[in-house]
Order: sequence, then C-alpha cells, then structure tokens
Amino acid sequence: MSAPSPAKSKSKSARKALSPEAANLQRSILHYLKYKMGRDLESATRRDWWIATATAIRDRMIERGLDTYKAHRVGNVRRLYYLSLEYLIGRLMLNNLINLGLHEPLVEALADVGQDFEVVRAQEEDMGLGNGGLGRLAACYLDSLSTMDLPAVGYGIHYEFGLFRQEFVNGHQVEHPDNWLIYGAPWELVRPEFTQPVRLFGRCEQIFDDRGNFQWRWVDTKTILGFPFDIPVVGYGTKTVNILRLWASKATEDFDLKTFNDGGYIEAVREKAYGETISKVLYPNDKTENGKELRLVQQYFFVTCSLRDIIRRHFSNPANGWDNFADKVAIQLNDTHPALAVVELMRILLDEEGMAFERAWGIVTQVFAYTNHTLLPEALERWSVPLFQRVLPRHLLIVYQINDHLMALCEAKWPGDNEKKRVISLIEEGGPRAVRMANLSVVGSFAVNGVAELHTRLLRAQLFPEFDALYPGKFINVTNGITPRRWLRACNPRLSALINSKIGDAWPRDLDQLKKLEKWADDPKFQDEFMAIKRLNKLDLAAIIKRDCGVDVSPDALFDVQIKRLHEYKRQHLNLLHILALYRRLVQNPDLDLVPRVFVFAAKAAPGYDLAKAIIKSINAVAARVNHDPRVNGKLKVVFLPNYRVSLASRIIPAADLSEQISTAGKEASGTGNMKLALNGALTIGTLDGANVEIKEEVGDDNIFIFGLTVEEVQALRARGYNPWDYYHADEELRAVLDWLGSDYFVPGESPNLPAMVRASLLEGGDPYLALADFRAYCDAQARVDAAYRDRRRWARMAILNTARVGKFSSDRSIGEYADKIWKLKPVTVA
Ligand code: 26W
Repeated sequence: MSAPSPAKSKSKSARKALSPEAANLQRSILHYLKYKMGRDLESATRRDWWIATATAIRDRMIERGLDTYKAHRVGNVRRLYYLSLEYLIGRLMLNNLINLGLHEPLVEALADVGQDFEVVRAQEEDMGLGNGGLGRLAACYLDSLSTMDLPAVGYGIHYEFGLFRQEFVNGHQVEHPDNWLIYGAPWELVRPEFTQPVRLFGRCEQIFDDRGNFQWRWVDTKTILGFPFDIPVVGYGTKTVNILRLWASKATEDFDLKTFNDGGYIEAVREKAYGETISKVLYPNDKTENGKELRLVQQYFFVTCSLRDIIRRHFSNPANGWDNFADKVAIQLNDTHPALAVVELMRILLDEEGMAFERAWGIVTQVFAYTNHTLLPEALERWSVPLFQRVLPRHLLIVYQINDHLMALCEAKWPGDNEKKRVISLIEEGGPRAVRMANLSVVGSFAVNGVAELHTRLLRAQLFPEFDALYPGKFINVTNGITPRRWLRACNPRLSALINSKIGDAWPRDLDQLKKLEKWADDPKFQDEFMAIKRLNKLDLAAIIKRDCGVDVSPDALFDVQIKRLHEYKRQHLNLLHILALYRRLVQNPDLDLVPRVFVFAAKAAPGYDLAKAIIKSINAVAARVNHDPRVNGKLKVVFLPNYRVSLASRIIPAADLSEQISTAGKEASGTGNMKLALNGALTIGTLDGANVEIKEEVGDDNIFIFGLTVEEVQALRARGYNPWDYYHADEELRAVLDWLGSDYFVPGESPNLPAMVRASLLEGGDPYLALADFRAYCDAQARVDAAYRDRRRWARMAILNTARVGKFSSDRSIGEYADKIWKLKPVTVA
C-alpha cells in the first residue's frame, strides 16, 4: 500500500508526444510530488501520487472558483444556501476530472510517467459525511447547482470521523472509526479568516435598553470557534465552481481563562477538549434521534456558524442591508436537523439588531424553506425542553414567542379549538415537554416540500393536515433526483460510450435525451451490445465479491441487489424470506428449474439498532449455508458486501439486473438508489412506495415488477387489525421458512440466536412493517422476474427501456424545480 510506486522508465523516444493539456497537468503533478510530498519518481508511493494529482486538479478548480466568486460578488446576486448536517460525497477525483473535461489528459499524463490512473484514484478515501439517502441527495444537488450555473453555497460539518467503517466478524456487524482525514484531504482549502465564534449554555437576564424597554441578554456563555474548510464543487461542462463550506470546532485561545488562572489548569484543558469534540463524529442514526446533548450542540454550532457567514457575506456589499436580505438570500433546510437556524436568525435580529418581533419574523419567514425526508414518527426530531433550556436558554424563550404568534394564528382560524392548538404547537405537552422541530420548520419557512409525489400527498394529508389548512399553498412536491454525471457517466463508462455512439454526448446535461435510445430497444444488435456491457460490469463486480466475500459467482446468473441502509421498513428480511423459500424448494427438488441468481446485499445498520444487526447476521448465516450446499448446484448465491459506501455503490449499480425496492407502502419517502439502478438498466421489483410510483409511470407497467399492498390497503389492514399469525397459518411455505429461520439450523450452537429474534419480530413482535402480508405477492412477482429473465430478448428490451425512460430523475430536473418554484434563483454565467 505505502510501498514506493516507481515510475516505469520509458525511453524518451518510446513516448508519444503529450497533448498540451496533459503536459501541463503532468508538470503540475510532478511539482507537487516534489515540493508538497517531498518525493522523487523513485520514492513516491501510490498515496503520494494520489495527493500530488489531486492537488494539481484542485488548482484548476480554484482558478474557476475565483472567477465564479467574482461574478457572484460583482453581480450582488441572489444565492441559495443549502444547510445540511450530512453530505455523502464519496470519492471526488474521477468526477472532478469528468466535470472539468480533464479525464483523458490526466490519464495520459499519468501513464506517461508509468502510473495507472485507476490505481492512483483508488487511493482516495470516500468522504462519508452522511448516513444514507438524505446525505447523498445533498451531494447530488451540489453537483447540479454548479452544473446549472446557480449561485449556491453548501454548508455542513467537517466531521473528523464520518460514518463508521463496517466489518463482519462471524457474520456480525462490527463498527470501526472512519479516519478519512488521516492522510490529508487534498480537495479542501482552509479558511482561518472566516472563523466564527459560537456561544453555548449560560442563562438569560432581562435588562432595560436606552429607551426604557425590556431586552433579554444571554450571559455567562461558553465560547468555542467554528473553523471553515472549503471544498470546491465543479459543474459539468460549465465554468461555475461553487463551494461546500464545512465547519470544524476549535476551542478558543482564551477558553475559560478564569478557571485557568484560578489554578484549574486540568479543568481548563478538559473544557478545551470539549470544544474540539463537537465536530468529532457523525451520528450514525438515520431514523431515531435519542436526544443526546452533543447532537443538539452540533446542530446549533453548525447553524450559527453558517448564518453568521451568510450575514457577513451579505453585508460585505455596502449596498446591502436587512431590507434586501430576503431578496438576496434563500436558505434550504435539509430536513429538520438545521431548523435551529430559524430561531438563531430571530435571536440575531431581536437581540443583536434590536428589531421588533414582527419585522424580524417577516424577514425570517421569507428566507427559509424546508424539505421533509420522512414520515416515520420516530424520525421526527423532538428536543426535551430541559435539555434545550440548558444548552440554548435564550433560544427557548424565542421558541415560546414564536409559539405565541402561532397560537394566535390558530385561534383566528379555529376559534376556541384547543385540539387544533395542541397538535400544531411547537411544544409537545403531556409527558416530558419537548420542542417539535418539524412544526418549527413548517412555521418558520415560506415553503415546505416532500421528496416524491406520494410522499408529499401523505405529508399534507396525514402528517401536517392542520398546517396545510393554515398555510394554503405552502406545501409542494419536488421529486428527488440523482446526478447522471456520477451515476452513469462516471460509474458506467462502457454504457456511457455505447450511448454516446448512438445519440451523442449531450445527455449528461440533458438526461431526457436518453429517450432517443428507445428506437433501438428491439434491435438485436443493440440489445446484444447493451447486455454484453452488463455482463462485463458483472464480471468486475464478481471480482469484488470474490475479494471481499470469498465467494465465486457467475456473470451469467441474475444479479439481484438490495443496497441501502438496513431498516425494518426497507424489509431486507422480506428478501431473506424469499431466498429461504427458493433454497427450500431447491433442497427438496435439486432438479428445480430456476434461473441462477446471485443475491447481493450491502447495508450498514445503526450501531444501536439491534434488530437491524440481527437481520445482517441472519442474511450472512443463510448465505454461509446456501453458498456451500452442493444440492443448490450453484443456482443460488447470497453475498453481503461489507462496508457499503458511495464508491462501492458505484461498482454494484452498473452490474445489477434487478433492483429491490420493497419497502412497506407509505414508508420510503422517495428512495434514490431506485433511480440509479433503473438508469443503469436494472429492472425494479418494488412496492407502490416513494418514487417507485413515478418510476413505474415513466418506464411503463410492462417494464417493472410491482407487487404488494398499496398505501390505502396497508391502512385498511391496520384498521381491521393486522395479525401476522393469520398469514403464518394460511401459507405452508411461509410457515416453513419462518420456523426454519427461527431454529438453530443456520447458527448451530450460537447464543443468542439472532435469526430467531428476526422471526420473533415478525410474529410475536407484530410485524410492524407487514412483511408477512406482502410475502406471497412478493414471491409471485419474483416468479415473473424469473420468467422474464429466461427470455433474453425481452429482458434486454425492458432493461434498455428503463435506461431510456428515466431522464426525469436527473437531479438537474429537481434543482430546476427548486430554483423556479422555491428559491426564485437565476443562473449566472461565469466568464
Ligand atoms: C434524527 C436522525 C435522522 C437522521 C437522518 C433522522 C432521519 C434522517 C434522514 C431523514 C434519513 C434519510 O436519509 N431519509 C431519506 O432521504 C432520502 C432523500 O430524500 C429519501 O430518498 C429516502 O426515502 C429517505 O428515507
């Protein structure tokens, strides 16, 4: 790994003349290899090559970044500020090169000094500063904002440790720290001049201002610092380079000088360490928030640094003031995680600017917009009032003040209706009191959006019906999207080249052009080329499976993939029950005519989510049996690839034949993996949930395998009283596989018996996500998949039509809708 990677000496005469672009890049790389890394061609390691190369590329990004900044500043343009606690960026080298148009010259420049670009770029650690869909969506949106020349800044936290690295030990998930910064992060620029102070804790006191009015003062606070790192974000084929600004926490120099001088040296240093703890680690939960103080502090830290930076930038132009703040600034809240920004901006306007409540509220509610990403009640953030009071005493008073205003609105609309007030209130009463961050986000924003048509419908009708009545027109839909640059152009070069050969190369900026591929859907030659590419991608994935799981798989089998966070509502265990059913049919009849399948899983479970971890263990245990059972005769393989992350997704997706999108209807807000897989020619087997509904509309009913209960049917079944035992008793095969899972057959002698725990969750535990209710329909849909795959021509046609018809799901379309409907943002061309 760190052994020198010496340049293979090529005689001058053997070299082909480099293109001017390649020669330039090479000069720059060799410069950094020597003066940044302190290496010559003989002693440089692969990592040295990687850092030197990334730094040379970054230079090109900085040049365009300066031009962009100038165009935005001179034009005093309206900007979008995207606030997200998570960015799942993955690796940047290949995408930056493609977006800059420097991929080929760079490959050439490296080859000329004996370095293989693929080896060099594989040195890059994923930037894994996010949990799942929400974080990856933020990364796709940054790509589109730059590509569409929209002025934007992304704000986030510079976590020292991103999402944990996952390993399997005897089939169990084991978490390790993700030390992504250890060898340096060459894309980022340090910006010490924009350091921000952050106050926390303390108490409030009332004082009189010079006009004899009461004013609140927040005193006896602790101060820490927010220190910014900038990551340039390059647009594809444009000059715009926006930035992602990530805040790291630092202790102040004079942190608690008083304690220090009083002789409390150790105490002072200990408190200093607290300051540095704040941005240490990403919370690995993607659903339940367990009310941890540090998480609230992280949210406030992030929000205040970002807001102060936004305000500083606005006022750096003498033409600007508070009167035009909302004309120049739009702030998008990526879920409720940054919702404290609403309160913090109020605090700044009330306490620091001395504004009256009405004027301050008028500004705030013209600036913020909120995206909701989930309907699951346990994922809706609530902060206990005592905790909130301890960390942010002044902010709690402002929450109460906003709530008074809200209650007055509610009284005007529904006089005397206390039930309406109870559900709408920012404060949850009864039991421990809590601040409802979703309600705060709705009230503080001028627009609220869901992330797929179905999700937005349910948001309005079921989560926020009172708010929808109180604020007509506030709720809108913007269906999610994915960047075609990363999720087709970069991750699937073979398919990209085939597409280019048919329809030209404009599609990465205008994904609807893929429609033109429809006319070759029935062309046998095109079908053969398309499927040959799929097979090569499967061969590549097979090598990764061999390396990481030690299992041999055939590229001629159907690759059936489910890749996403591990959660009960996503129902990886439903997939497992089907695998068990196939396995059982096979061992009872080894001659059974089955299309050979490779089931591919990849998923991380939240470290505290025991049932999710039990599902991982169960899949691994079944895999170990199935893969070594001679009766199966290679017809079934099950692999669970460890450490799912963006760079692994980009290897699995191009190789997938079948995309598992099998959440309980009404639970998956949108999904975005479903879009990436369809774009790469995988067929979806899925429920009518999230964006699956819209994928079905686009690709057509004949080109997708839909099954299972609809949202309405799920609700009706629940209302009747769902009893999983009814399904257990009524279906012999289901009963057999559940009992098999619950025995110790797959985990002989192991205690606790985790597969038995999974079975129990589905029976005694009540099966909260109705896996058993959908089991038979799912098996039937899988049988239709089996039949379709046998007809090679039919399958190829369906796969091609999936690629051709999912142009809608480009994140450029999503960002275009946000820009028009919410942000009122215009493109700015950079000279
Ligand atoms: C409070 C802890 C916490 C952290 C993250 C709660 C919830 C989250 C996210 C909302 C989880 C998430 O990633 N949601 C996903 O967002 C995607 C982008 O909109 C959607 O495609 C997925 O359906 C949704 O689950």
